[in-house]
Amino acid sequence: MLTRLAAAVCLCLSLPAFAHDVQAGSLTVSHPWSRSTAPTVAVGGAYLSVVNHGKEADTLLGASSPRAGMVELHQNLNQNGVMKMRELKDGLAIAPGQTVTLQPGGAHLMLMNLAKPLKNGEHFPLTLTFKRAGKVTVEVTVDDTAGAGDAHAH
Ligand SMILES: [Cu+2]
Repeated sequence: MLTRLAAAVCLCLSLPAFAHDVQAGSLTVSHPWSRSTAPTVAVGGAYLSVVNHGKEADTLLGASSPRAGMVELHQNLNQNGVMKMRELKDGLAIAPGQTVTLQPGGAHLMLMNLAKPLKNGEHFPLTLTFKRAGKVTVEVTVDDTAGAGDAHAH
């Protein structure tokens, strides 16, 4: 665990641009971010945008991170005024030319079984799995100022 975290820190220092846009085939993944979590809460959300520049549809199937025991792809739904989450077991489709944004109150990656809370300013790697583009690792920035004012269900 320590070596993986150290490697992530090195990657972040040597490749600052890594925190922004990352190409995966005809997809561009941009602005991966998260929010700090309270010490008593073992889950957090991760958010990002994916642009499909290609001619074929792709699907975000899921993700993993050394920072979380498990990552699930979720969708928030407002059912009669009550916010509920469900797992997107078939993934999230990204049509050609489409931009899909994961954000608080909508689709998000749920970081589960956090060994320790996410801290503001922290960076951690998140590996996304796409049906066509395969796996791509992005650096998530924990930024409590990002997306301020959005309804946050976690
Ligand atoms: Cu969730």
